[in-house]
Amino acid sequence: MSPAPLTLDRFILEEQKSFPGSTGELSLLLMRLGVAGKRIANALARAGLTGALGVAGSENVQGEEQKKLDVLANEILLETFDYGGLVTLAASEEMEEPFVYRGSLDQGRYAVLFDPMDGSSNIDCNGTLGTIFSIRHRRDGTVRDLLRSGREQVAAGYVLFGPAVILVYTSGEGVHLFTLDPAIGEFLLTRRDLRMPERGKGYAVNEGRSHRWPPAVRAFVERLKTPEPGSGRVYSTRYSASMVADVHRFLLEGGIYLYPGDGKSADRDGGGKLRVLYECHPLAFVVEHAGGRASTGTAKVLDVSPETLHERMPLAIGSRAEVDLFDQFVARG
Ligand code: P6P
Repeated sequence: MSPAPLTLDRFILEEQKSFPGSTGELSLLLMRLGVAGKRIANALARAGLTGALGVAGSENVQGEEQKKLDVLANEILLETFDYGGLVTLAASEEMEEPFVYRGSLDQGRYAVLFDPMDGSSNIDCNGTLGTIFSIRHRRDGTVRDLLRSGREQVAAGYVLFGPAVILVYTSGEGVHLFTLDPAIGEFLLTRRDLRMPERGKGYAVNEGRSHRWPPAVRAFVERLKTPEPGSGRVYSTRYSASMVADVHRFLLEGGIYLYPGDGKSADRDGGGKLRVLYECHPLAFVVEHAGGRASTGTAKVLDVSPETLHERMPLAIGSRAEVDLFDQFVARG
């Protein structure tokens, strides 16, 4: 008999054995994120048929226009943790304050943070986008539980909605990739212990905003576009308007994603667009556990403890060689 497929649930339960004394609650959370990913994938695939494309007529906390699927994906994720008493707090790009699960205040040991639809400008044009998630320990059950170092994350990952639906996560013991088999409705393990190439051949940045970048960042991007002496090697541009899609490409192929600060924002290191807690921290957690790096230019992303829930930071994330080079350019100024 052919071996049973290694489903997400089976993999998680088998991995759990290496955590003696584990309560199994984190395993349950990760399995539930798989279910949420399947529900969001279904809503995305059918959006054009169900009138779920387009804008919701509201704005998020950043003043960005919300798409209907931003709102729906957020609702699906909130529902996902609204039973079983596992989670006390949920925070999202789509909500000004954390959602408190009243029934779990005295028992929920975890807090979950998410960007429900990262790259939602790609929804109506059928582009690739994803849901980013981060799991932390609950402490006193307030927002203070969330304003902590990225290294305190218990697990992080994303669901990527492209030609295939995939789920990538790490709980600190390797980065693992699962591909949804629509025939059986299960995520199946397709890559175990992913390692990011030490060096890449692509870069992703919105060069239409280069007039806002600090000179050092402009110099770095020009360096990537300059043929290498001898080999003539240059990098290729690979910007999709969805950070999670670009970072996933570089996780497999090597390369660097940049969203520089404009040097003016009051946020850390001149701010930028990307949020620390539910975009930068979780992707940095995945990338670092796969051997890559994530930097603001002056600090490691995972070392940063934000002061506010929706704080932003400039971001350079990807292969060690390219992020190291970026930091060298920023250090030179
Ligand atoms: P711009 C999506 O809104 C996002 O947060 C990232 O996923 C993406 O890389 C970036 O913003 C796109 O922003 O300014 O290039 O449109």
